[in-house]
Amino acid sequence: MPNSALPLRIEIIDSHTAGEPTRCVLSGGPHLGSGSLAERLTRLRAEHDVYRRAILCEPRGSEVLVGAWLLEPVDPAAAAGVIFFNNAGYLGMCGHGMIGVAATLAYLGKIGPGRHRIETPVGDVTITLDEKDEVTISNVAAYRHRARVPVELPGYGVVHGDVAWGGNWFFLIEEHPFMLSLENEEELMDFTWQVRQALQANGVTGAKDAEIDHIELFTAAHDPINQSRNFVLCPGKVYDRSPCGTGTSAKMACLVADGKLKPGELWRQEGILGSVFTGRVEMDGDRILPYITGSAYVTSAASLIFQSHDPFRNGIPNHNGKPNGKLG
Ligand code: PYC
Repeated sequence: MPNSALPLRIEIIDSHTAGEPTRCVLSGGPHLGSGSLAERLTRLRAEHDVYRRAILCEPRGSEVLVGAWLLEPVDPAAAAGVIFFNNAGYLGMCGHGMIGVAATLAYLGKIGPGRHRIETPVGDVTITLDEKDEVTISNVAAYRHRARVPVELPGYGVVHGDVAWGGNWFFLIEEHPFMLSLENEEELMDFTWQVRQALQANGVTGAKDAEIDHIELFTAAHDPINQSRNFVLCPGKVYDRSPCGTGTSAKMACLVADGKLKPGELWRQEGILGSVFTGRVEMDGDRILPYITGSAYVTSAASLIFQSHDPFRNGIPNHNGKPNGKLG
């Protein structure tokens, strides 16, 4: 099916969560039907992918942005449906993005303090907004799929990591030679990108052959009040400025599997900017249910304009070897 034509104007609200930006799309999108969020994602990806690039990529956006398409939920009792997308494709869930969605819905006056259900393509998520505008998301169930998987990296030798699901697939590495600080951004990007390529080359996947498209490195926290610091490579060859909600969920699933985190214990995950998400898990039988708390701030409300004679109205495709819509 060919991509649909863009409208002239799309309304958006931008926010950031612990430094990582989210662009909520409010109106102006194609009709995706009234099916489940998973069905609507399939249609968006197959028939209307031009929207993703036009909204997020240059010249209207930047490769760091994560998009959150706000849709009518299937169940009218839910506050909204959402499909997350980025410069490379679509995300099952997005923790920082969901906190940004909560802040945006609150800014618009659509939700107030309390619990609200949001539908996503990978299941329902509950957001709880408190009086101080802090948001707690109850994420989809997380689990460790494989422990200490070896991968050979040219120049580094064998690196071990756990494969875990936290709403996206992660390869989590504890043993590596890096300080997790912004001065090392280039080396961190280079190393994690090599890991990602090695996983692909060696057929290391998540469940049902799912591609592992997030790589997460850990060290001791810089601030001793926190339990850990991370660096997360996202699918489109950019790094998460926040501590990554789905990555923190995957991390907590590994800690539970290793007997290092008990239900209800707090896990303060510091990201590469030093910003923090507070996590904890609850158990439902064998299922690990992660909770992530953080704050987001609205930064702009705007209309994106797509003039018919603009040669870049569909966005500038990714460059420098960055994936461009083949993933997700
Ligand atoms: O917070 O889950 C997250 C996330 C995924 C990719 C970027 N942020």
